Amino acid sequence: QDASISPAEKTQDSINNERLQNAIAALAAFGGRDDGGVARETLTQIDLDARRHLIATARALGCEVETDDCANLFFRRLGTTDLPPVLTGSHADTQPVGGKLDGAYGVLAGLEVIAALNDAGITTRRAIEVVAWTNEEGSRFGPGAMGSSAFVDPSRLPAYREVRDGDNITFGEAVDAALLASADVSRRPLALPIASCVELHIEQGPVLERAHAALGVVTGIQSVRWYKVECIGMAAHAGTTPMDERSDAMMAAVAIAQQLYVYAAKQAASNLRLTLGRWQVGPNSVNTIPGKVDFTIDVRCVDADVLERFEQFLAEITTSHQWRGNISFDCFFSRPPTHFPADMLSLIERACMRAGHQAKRGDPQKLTSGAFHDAMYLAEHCPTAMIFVPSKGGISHNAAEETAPEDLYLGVQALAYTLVELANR
Ligand code: HGY
Ligand code: MN
Ligand code: MN
Ligand code: MN
Repeated sequence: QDASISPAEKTQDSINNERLQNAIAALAAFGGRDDGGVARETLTQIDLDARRHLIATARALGCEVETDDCANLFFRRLGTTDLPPVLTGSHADTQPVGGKLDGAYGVLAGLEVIAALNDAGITTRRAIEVVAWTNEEGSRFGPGAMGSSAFVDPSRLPAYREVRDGDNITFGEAVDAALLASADVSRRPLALPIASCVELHIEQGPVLERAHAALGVVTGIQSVRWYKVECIGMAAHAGTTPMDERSDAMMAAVAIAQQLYVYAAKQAASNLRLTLGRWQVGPNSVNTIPGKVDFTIDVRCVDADVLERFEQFLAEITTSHQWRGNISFDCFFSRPPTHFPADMLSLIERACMRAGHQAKRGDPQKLTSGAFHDAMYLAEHCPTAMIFVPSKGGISHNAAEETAPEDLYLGVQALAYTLVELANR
C-alpha cells in the first residue's frame, strides 16, 4: 500500500464521482416519476425490485449479502479479522412523493466506498457493512425507522408486525413477502455487535446552504413525536340537519388543529415544528356531515421538555373541547433527542476538513439534524455519527429534492476517510 498517504486518504482519493452519479440515477429509476421525484414506499413491489438491484450491485462488488427478521439488508466487505464490523448505509424506501437522495444516497455512498476500496486494493482490519434499513420513512407503516429500531431492540418487532397500512396489509405480511423475494439471501439475527456506525445523508433543510458549507458534522438529532387525533361525531344529512344540532367531526378537528397552530406559533422561540400531515375523513362525501375525522401530528423540537408541554396542551384541548362527540389522541412514535459522541464528531470533522480543503470548499459546519434518521437508534447500540451534504433550497420529501453533484461527491469522500479510519481501529 502506498506509504506516502494513509489507507483512509487513499480510499477517499479513489472515490469515483461518475460511478457514484450513475449509481444514484440507476436506483432512482425504481419508482422514478416524470417530475424527477421517486415513489418507492417501503416493501412495495417497487421497493422489492430496488432491493434486488442493490443485492446484485453488492454481489458484483464481491460483498456477502445478509438479511434479518425485519428484512434489513446488509452488504459486507470482509476485513482481515472477525472483529465486529463498521456499519454505514441508510434507507432505500422513500416518502409517497420523495426525492432520489433521501436515504438512497447513504446506501449508494457505502457501496461506492466499497468499490473504491476494491479499486485501491486496500484491506481493512474490520469488515465494512453497508445497510439498507427497512421502513425508515414510516409513511406507509408508522412509526418510522422500524428496521433500525427492531435491529437495536428486537422486542419491538412483534408490535411493528401488527401495524396496518391504508390497504389493511400488516407490516408483518409485507416483511414476510420481502423475505420470500430474497430467499436466496442468508438470514442473520437482529442486534448483532457493531463496532461503530456512520450514516451519510442529505441535510433536507436550509442550514448548510445558508452557511455556504459543503459538509455538515451532525452533532445530534432533535426529539420527535407522532400522534393520531381521532374525532368521532355523527354522519348526517348536509341539507336537512340544522347547524346547532350537528355532531360534525370536521368542525371539531379544524378547531383543534387551529388551536395547535396558534400554540406552535407561540413556541417559535423554542423552534418547535408542527405538521398535521395526514387527514382521513369519513365518509368523505360532499353532502354528508363528517362522522369521523382522524389527523396526524408530527411535532419536533431540540428541547424534549417542549414536547412534554405540547402533549399536556394537546390533552387539555382534546378533553375540554365543548363538543357533543368524542375526541381522543394516541402517541405512536416518540424519540428523545440524540447526541453523537465527541470522539466520533472529531473524526468526522477531520474527514470533512480533508475532503473540503482538497476541494477548496472550506471547513465543515456543525449542526443538529431536524430530520430523524436510523442513526438515532444506532446511537443506542454503538458509537455513531452522521455526515450531511447540503440540500438545494433546503427542500426534501418533495420531488424537487436536489444536491449539487460536487457536494454528493465530497460527502462520499468524507465518508470513505471516516470508514477506513474506523475499520482499522
Ligand atoms: O421524517 C423524518 O425526519 C425522516 O426524514 N423520515
Ligand atoms: Mn432519510
Ligand atoms: Mn425522509
Ligand atoms: Mn434516515
